[in-house]
Amino acid sequence: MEEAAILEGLKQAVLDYDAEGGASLTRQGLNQGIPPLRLIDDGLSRGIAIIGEKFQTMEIFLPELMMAAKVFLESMKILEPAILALGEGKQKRGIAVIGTVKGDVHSIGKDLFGTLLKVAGFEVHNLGVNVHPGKFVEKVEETGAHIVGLSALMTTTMPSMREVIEFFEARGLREKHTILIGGGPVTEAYCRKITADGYGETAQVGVQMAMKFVDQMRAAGRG
Ligand code: B12
Repeated sequence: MEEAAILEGLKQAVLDYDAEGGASLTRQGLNQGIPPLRLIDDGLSRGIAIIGEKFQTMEIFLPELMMAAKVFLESMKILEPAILALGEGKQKRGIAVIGTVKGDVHSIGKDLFGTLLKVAGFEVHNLGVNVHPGKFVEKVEETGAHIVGLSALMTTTMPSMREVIEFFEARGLREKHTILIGGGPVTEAYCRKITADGYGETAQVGVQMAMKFVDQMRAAGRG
């Protein structure tokens, strides 16, 4: 099958709520040597973006939103080992704690960020979704993490990111750790407003930033 047909098929599988079809196309794409991130960015993500729009305009409702997410998640189960294989043999670069902030259960983008951090050589502690601010502080103190990655997919949960920063400030830990933020509604301007250290529009950009910050921390003797 042509690459373009596979990518289009993946988009369509999300729109058709066809998890089995999506999984089978994902396997086929990988077997044909299509890079896993291309299957995500140019296939599955195009479908889920349209689903988001349809949900907003009330053309579809929560059950459909959940079915579409399932297609994405099932394909990610197949893609994740393929993505991780890209990082095999990398030397350890640093430690990261990631999670989706309080009130928010969206996990797909955050988990992709975690997987790509692993590929880059990070030890990743993924706290999951709906994470209380105190949990981030706890895990960072326990692991000595350099990087904290916060994800929020809703305008209503973005303020939870600021809360996490306040928790770090209150414990006198803010200067010691790099806090990166990301997720659909998040912007560079919001990053500055809440005094986070960086905003990654995509997981890939976030990983580049994490690598840069760890190098800078090492150079400054804080690694
Ligand atoms: C799939 C989905 C769901 C699934 C999530 C399944 C899961 N396990 O994640 C389910 C069905 C559970 C769901 C539930 C809800 N959802 Co929803 N959902 C979506 C949808 C369609 C796609 C999100 C997604 O996974 N995209 C694919 C991934 C790959 O993209 P991404 O998350 O943006 O991540 C990329 C970058 O942002 C970045 N990134 C993400 N996090 C981070 C973190 C860091 C540190 C970095 C550097 C980068 C980074 O990396 C990724 C790739 O590069 C969006 C629409 C949209 N346009 O976002 C709505 C959307 C986010 N949902 C929405 C809503 C309203 C809800 C519900 C409240 C619905 C309801 N009535 O119950 C609930 C939320 C419940 C809660 N408390 O959280 C709204 C939010 C509106 C708002 N207020 O801002 C949206 C925008 C849909 C819409 N247009 O109305 N949802």
